[in-house]
Amino acid sequence: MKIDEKGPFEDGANPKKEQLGKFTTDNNGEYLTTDQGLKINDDQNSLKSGERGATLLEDFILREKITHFDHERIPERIVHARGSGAHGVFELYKPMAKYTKAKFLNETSIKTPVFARFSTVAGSKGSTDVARDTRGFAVKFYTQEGNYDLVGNNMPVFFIQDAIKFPDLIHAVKPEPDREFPQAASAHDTFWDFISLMPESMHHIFWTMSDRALPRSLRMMEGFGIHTFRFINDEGKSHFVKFHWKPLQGVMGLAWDEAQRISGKDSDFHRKDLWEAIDSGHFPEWELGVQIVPQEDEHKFPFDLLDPTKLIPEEMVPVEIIGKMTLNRNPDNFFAETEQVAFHPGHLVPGIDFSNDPLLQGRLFSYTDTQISRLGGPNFHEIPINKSIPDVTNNQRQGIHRTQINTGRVSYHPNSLGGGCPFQAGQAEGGFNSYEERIDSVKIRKRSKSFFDHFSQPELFYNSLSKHEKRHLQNAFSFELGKVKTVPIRQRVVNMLLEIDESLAKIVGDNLGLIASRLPQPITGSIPADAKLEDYHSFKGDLDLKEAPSLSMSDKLQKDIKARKIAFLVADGVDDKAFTEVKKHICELDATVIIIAEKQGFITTKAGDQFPIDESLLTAASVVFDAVYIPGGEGVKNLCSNADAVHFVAEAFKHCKPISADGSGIELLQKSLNEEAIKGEGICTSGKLEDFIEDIKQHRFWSREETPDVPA
Ligand code: HDD
Repeated sequence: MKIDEKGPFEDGANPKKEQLGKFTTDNNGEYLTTDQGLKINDDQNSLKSGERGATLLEDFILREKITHFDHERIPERIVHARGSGAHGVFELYKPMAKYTKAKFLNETSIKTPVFARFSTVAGSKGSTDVARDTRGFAVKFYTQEGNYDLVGNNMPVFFIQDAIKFPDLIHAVKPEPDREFPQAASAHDTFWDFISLMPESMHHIFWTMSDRALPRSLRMMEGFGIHTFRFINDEGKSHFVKFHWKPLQGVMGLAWDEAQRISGKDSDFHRKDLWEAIDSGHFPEWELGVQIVPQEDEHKFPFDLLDPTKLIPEEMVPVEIIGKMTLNRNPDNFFAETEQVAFHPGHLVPGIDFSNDPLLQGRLFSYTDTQISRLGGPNFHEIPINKSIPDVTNNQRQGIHRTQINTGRVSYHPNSLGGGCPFQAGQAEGGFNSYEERIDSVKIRKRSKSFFDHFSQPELFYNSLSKHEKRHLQNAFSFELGKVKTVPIRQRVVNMLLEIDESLAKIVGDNLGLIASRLPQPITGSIPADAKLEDYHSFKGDLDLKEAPSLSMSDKLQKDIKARKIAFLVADGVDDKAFTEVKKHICELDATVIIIAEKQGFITTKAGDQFPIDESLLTAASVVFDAVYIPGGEGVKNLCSNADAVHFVAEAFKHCKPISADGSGIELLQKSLNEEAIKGEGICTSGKLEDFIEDIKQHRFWSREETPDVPA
């Protein structure tokens, strides 16, 4: 597609959708054909010598079908193999010309098509969605100046400071190489062995031990570009920039026990949730925010802007909201789109550039390199989901899976035979110029001293968490280290916690039967090689900030109940008014009601109306719902004697979910919970629907964890 002056993205046009449309087929009403377009008249029987005879080698239809099948798999991503994607659009709220010349960040009339992919990091393609893990948050902007990829995570910092350690980190967290377990889990010896020897990983570890690692939904997590990038404006002036995605669905998490159970009951929990939300028109939205730091302020922070294990607290540099991404279309085909999409932090447009963050610099090599083996050659940019909107016009011609047909005899530059085409583009024509940065340096394999404060930011993070978030983090450390078999590894981590928060080290230590003690000597690499032992703590920077509320999830609740899933536990003879009114109201608020009864089929209300049952107690599990409602009715007594129904309610309570019961529905509550529990927060027996709705907005009543547990 040729790009005109203003770009093709205005007035609701979606050039990416049009482009994909050219490669999309629909079998509806068509005859079955071979890969060569030949119509097939029998797809049930292979060609044989006689009805009972051996199959003939000649059967080209059989051979073609089986050959294709035999080669249907491609290597999964080395990391982030498990993912879910969706199409959408990015709309700019305000021009950012002061900072960047990127066109899609300058004209508010432009609607930029996007494709987003969310992923877990450690697990294989078929692993559970709800492992404790960092989530990938990658967005491809199909801009009029070419593809721009923002390849981030749902946590604002990273485990390591230098890309050279990435293979080690991933080898440590992946299933152990001799036994190939555990799958999609960091709770094992090799991971914590590595971590215990890498103090720089502590900040990210605090994030992964927090509820951020257990998102309620992919729609309900923040995204971060992590590295410091640069914005470059028309005058060539540079500002440092950090990118943030803020979900309008709120930021909410699961309970760890719940997440583990979901892995058994519905390991596609997140993928399904994203698909269903988009399918039902509840399009998830994120606002894009930027933290901008003038070039001259680079050294004004008590940490290094180039260090990817550090964030800039929003309390120090506010996030300026500049636009919104809406995901509004599910892929037509998972393999063609979500599996074959190839992101790369080096896919840039003029106006955005890199910083010298050594992790980012290493990433710039890795992403193209990995696609070559994953997608089978250097032409992966021609796969429809990866194609840029502007035509690709260069001198590349060959390689495996080349589909573009370039005309003419000239495939080099400079040339006279081709009239000098394709031309190099100057600044005025939108040519990309790398930011010219003055560097006077020696070639050296070393880290800057400004990278050695490993503990003040995890301390700030921990101090900023609410009471229940702190408790979850303590439990997460205790769980993960509890799964570690080698005691000295546990001890090293507990000792390291002491450098961050004494009470945390004590709690985790107690749970593991260990006493935290000061590290006898710094771990190799954790301080500069020429530093003295007594200098160990001198690298702790002074943040001048004791707490940063922006780091906590606790005040980031969704403002409404859109796309939440509410379980209705019902039986025949249900009270019509309670059942239909609550159902109607909840549906009007765009939440989903799932009717659950003892068996599949229909339920008949007291007045004789019939409603289809969505799930029976044999298949339904409380862990995949946000709240439970039990309307009254004569059938409640049957539910009271059904162990699955009683467990359903008790389990929802255990995971701190809102529960409401009307009329005789309260009997099921009494059967499942003790008296004290029923009187507690988040249990609604008032019959007031607005109370229940408020409870659903609240999402969880974590204070319940402090009361004696329910055996669910
Ligand atoms: Fe990476 C995939 C995010 C560091 C090497 N990475 C990948 C994906 C995300 C990230 C979201 C999945 C993209 C998709 O959905 O296809 N990676 C990050 C972030 C990092 C990071 C936020 C640190 C701030 N990554 C990182 C380093 C290296 C890599 C330091 C190597 C030196 N990452 C890769 C890779 C992957 C990848 C091996 C695997 C599949 C792919 O690229 O396309 O090249």
